[in-house]
Amino acid sequence: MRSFKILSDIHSKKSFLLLIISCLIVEFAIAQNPLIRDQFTADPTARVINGKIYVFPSHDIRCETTQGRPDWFCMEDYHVFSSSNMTDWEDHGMILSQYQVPWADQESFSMWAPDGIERDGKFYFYFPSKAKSRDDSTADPNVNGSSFRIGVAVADTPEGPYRPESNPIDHVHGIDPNVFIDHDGQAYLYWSQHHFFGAKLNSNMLELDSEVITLKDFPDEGLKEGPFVFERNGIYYMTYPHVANKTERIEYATADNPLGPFEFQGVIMDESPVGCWTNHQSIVQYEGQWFLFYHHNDYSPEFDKNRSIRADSLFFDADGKIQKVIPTLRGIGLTKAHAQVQLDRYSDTSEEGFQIEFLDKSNPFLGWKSVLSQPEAWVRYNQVDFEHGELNKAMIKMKAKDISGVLELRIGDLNGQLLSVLTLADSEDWIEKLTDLNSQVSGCHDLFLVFKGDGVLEVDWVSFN
Ligand code: FUB
Repeated sequence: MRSFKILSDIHSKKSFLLLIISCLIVEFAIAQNPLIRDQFTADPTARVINGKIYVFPSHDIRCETTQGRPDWFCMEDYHVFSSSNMTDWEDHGMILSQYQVPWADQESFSMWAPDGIERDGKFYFYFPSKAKSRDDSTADPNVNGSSFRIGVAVADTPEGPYRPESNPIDHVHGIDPNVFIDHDGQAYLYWSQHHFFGAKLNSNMLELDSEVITLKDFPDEGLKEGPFVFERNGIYYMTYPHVANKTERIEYATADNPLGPFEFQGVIMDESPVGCWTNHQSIVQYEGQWFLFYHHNDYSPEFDKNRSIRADSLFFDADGKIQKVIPTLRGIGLTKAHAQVQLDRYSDTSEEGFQIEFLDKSNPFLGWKSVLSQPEAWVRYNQVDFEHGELNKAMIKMKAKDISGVLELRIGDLNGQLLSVLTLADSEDWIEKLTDLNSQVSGCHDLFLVFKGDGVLEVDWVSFN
């Protein structure tokens, strides 16, 4: 858990500067991680469409023993989500399932990482699935290996309904499709199967318009998958998860042409020290800020095939190199002070005496609580937006055992302005304690909770009113 102790100092300073600016000019709050909190989601492809962010992820479920492959990915359909403020994500419901795809093996539960993209007012959703074993009439007889194929479904709006094509795309065998459309309008399809492959797409977006090219400039050792290509300032970035050591980390290479040759540049996100074997990324610019979307198994620490999508800010150096992204629970941006500020999605904590736990292990989607168990334990949650200074009370949802002492609410830094001091008393059940603020605060501030006492204090959230 400590390994997920958020933002390095350097990253923190940069984020802080950026967020100060966003606090002044942007009227929205941005999400905490994970982004979707009522179902498992993985392999997020984020796109800006009509001024909103759309995320096309895959959808992990827990299979019954009679379904799919035991203890493996179990994925039978896709949902699409959108947000205009990156806090509130709307689930537009199921957009495609394996039962609707004529060529898909409907017992395989293998609707893996997808991509969705707009072209000329139509929306194209690319997805892999295992094909029906004897229904593979379009297969290239020279290609052996996995029976994964890649199909397309088309819609008039990003939310669907999507109509799947009757057959998978000819000559495409593998997983993790990604489509990139260059400035000249040429679209490219990428996918993986041991190697990365790329080809031009016909302008109908449904079939290849060139030979398949094997992109050979990538490591041969260790699984690599999940290609995602984007362009910035004339540089074509190929990003991908790769097992360089034990689990997947996110790497990237660059080229001056969408089909390469690519040159390895570095690591965008290190492998997770805990929990999740896979990772899978997309990178998007929204309202001037770049974001990395990825996944982790937040809601399923014991089974890493049930994952959850996340987003964090991403920054470039002046020469176009991507700075490493440290995964955070806090996510990015602002949280309104009158919302329930979930301290368990912290930016930073004391070294000792702080941990997070599920509120109810039997239902992880209820979220987490903060547990402060040593004198001077503290937690910081960055960028709380107190708006125009009309708030004069704080409500804290808490539980306390063998407790004595006080809880301080501060802003700025650990010894910053004292907003309130709450005298603590035992409570076996969750209670909502109201406390007066010493002064009214406006604008954006980092919020600190500092435990000056003994015993065990559990906090679900803090809200200002
Ligand atoms: O979600 C199933 C597979 O796991 C994806 O296709 C890979 O990229 C990995 O994330």
